[in-house]
Amino acid sequence: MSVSDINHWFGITQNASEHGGLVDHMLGFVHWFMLFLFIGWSIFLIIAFTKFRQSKSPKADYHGVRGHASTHIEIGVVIVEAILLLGFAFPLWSRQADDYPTSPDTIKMRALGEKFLWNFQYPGDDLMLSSWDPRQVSAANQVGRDLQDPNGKDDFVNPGTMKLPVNRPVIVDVASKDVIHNLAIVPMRAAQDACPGVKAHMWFKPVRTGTWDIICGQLCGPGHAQMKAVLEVVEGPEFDEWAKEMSTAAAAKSAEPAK
Ligand SMILES: [Cu+2]
Repeated sequence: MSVSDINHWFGITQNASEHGGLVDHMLGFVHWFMLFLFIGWSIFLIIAFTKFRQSKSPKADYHGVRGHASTHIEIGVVIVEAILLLGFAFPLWSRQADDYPTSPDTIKMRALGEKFLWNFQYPGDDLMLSSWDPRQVSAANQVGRDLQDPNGKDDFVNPGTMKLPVNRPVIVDVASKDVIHNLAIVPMRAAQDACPGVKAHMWFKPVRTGTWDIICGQLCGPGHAQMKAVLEVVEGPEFDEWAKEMSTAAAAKSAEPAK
């Protein structure tokens, strides 16, 4: 860590996603700017308290400020904030909102929030997710997938753990079974509200292997603080082997005659 890494002073989790560096760059810029403004305002307050203390100015001056310095400083602050929004925030947001990955190795999966856990559905060997309806959730069907949809025959659900391969983009459909949650994956610098009745999407690309917590970013009830899942980013072959095994087991189960 270098002294200039102001984000680290605030204890921000290390970034592990491809686009996260840009988010951190912007955050760092904002933090330095806030520090600069804080120091500026503090100096102003000290000057105002000393210069305009009652013993020194017993009579009010009805003309007030005559110089233009404060106007120039305010314009400077507005320009910096405009650069932040137009130069950093909007382009970054537009890329995450509009440029979804289309490469064939993209992982498409789902996260369904419920009080108080996350269920993850994977597409299985055919790489096709079944259609789903969170209203169809039952004890035997944790994400409410359409049991008639042939694409879902080899889909599998992994509650509590989001396992992903490194260096492959991931698109996650996010929804909720009950109240508003938020799938907050801090090391991926990505978060998406999970609202009942809405199928939302988010994407990111892990570029580092490791294990982190996924948390719920919306206060959703008494179990909110424990609403954690695990993000496990592993090497590609390890993921493929795991996904194959889970998918084969799911396909075998779907092929069983219904009881
Ligand atoms: Cu929640």
